[in-house]
Amino acid sequence: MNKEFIESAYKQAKAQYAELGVDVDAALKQLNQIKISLHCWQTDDVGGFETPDAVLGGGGIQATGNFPGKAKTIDQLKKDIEKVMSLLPGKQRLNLHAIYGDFQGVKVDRDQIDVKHFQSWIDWAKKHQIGLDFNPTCFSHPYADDGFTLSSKNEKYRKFWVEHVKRTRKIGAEMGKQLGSPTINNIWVPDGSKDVPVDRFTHRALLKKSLDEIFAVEYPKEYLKDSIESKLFGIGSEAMVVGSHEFYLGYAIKNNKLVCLDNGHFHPTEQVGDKISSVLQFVDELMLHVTRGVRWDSDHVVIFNDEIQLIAQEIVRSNALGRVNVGLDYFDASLNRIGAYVIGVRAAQLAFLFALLEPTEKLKKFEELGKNFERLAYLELLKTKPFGAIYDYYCLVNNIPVGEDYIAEIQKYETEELSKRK
Ligand code: RNT
Ligand code: ZN
Repeated sequence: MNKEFIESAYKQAKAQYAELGVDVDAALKQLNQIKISLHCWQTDDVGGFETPDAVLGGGGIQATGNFPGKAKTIDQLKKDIEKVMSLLPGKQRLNLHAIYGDFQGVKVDRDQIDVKHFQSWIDWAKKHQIGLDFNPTCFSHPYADDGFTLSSKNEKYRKFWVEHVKRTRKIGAEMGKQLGSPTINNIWVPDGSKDVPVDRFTHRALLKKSLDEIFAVEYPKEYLKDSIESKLFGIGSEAMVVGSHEFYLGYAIKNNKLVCLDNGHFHPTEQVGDKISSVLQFVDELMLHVTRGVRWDSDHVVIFNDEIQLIAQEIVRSNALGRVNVGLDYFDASLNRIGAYVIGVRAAQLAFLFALLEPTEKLKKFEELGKNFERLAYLELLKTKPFGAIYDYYCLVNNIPVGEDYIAEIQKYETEELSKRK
């Protein structure tokens, strides 16, 4: 795109927002502070590097599609993430799963992982001046095959998973320490049952017991933050998920943990955007897994839809940008994975920009005065304001391909890199 054109469109857009009382430069400054945590698993369909041919298995999450170019090595994954970051304005973070360790071809079981397996990632993050987030991987493992991990009645399995998660906290704390930015270690377990269970209570008591054991070790908040992620149901856990929203919300409030809200994990008519201002009354911080469910928790590529707009608006309107940690969580193998990645992050950034360009105080005034027509009229008008021109300018000043220009970059990467991967 032509530089003069972008700049003049920006000027015009800025003037339009100024008329509404919106300070565009201030909005861009705030946008630039939002660090979206890039989920490493979009590059390889949640395979990881435990074995050369690791694939996602069990746990009710699925990647569908077989588009060429899946990352098969750490070097490929790093290259992919670097490509993604080169097409995004602002700074991001990287969100790793435990199965993405640098195991050097050695079989390291989950209860044996240690900092040394992630040191090369920490060094890489240092080089790129980004923070890392982390996750235990309680799926794709024989000890998860019967559907229960931290809430298993099989004490050998339960202990195994407790040890695994303990180790991820230790590794996460070291990441945060070395990188000077706290790592969020997010715990999600697939535990649940396909058919009607009769003993939900014991499984939930076991999950609570396991979490208590896991969190017995304390780490400084500057290094590590713990978050826990609920789910309503999954494939194979339709009748009950042990770690439900009530379960983790209760646990987080009582134990001062972060709640991770994944917008694919609720009933389709529920809105995560609506939950933010509730949960923030009771916990210090939130983690988000921004995703797009189509009819179910399908983890489609994030797009600029109503759901993501409401999430961003509610964070901005609650003045809670400093208390909500934004991460993405989707995996679509049916299209260029790197393109899918960039689309999703840009959509999330756009949603925040759109929210930041809202004359919130003005709208609140209407609301307080009972002027609901005026409130709705402005909300509708805002939808056609030129926020795209502001985003283009944001890309321009960050030396990032503007508008459709990133598509050609991805096509080039596909030809030169992805299509050559066997
Ligand atoms: C699964 C959860 C979880 C995973 C990742 C890979 O339903 O959303 O966050 O997607 O841990
Ligand atoms: Zn998630």
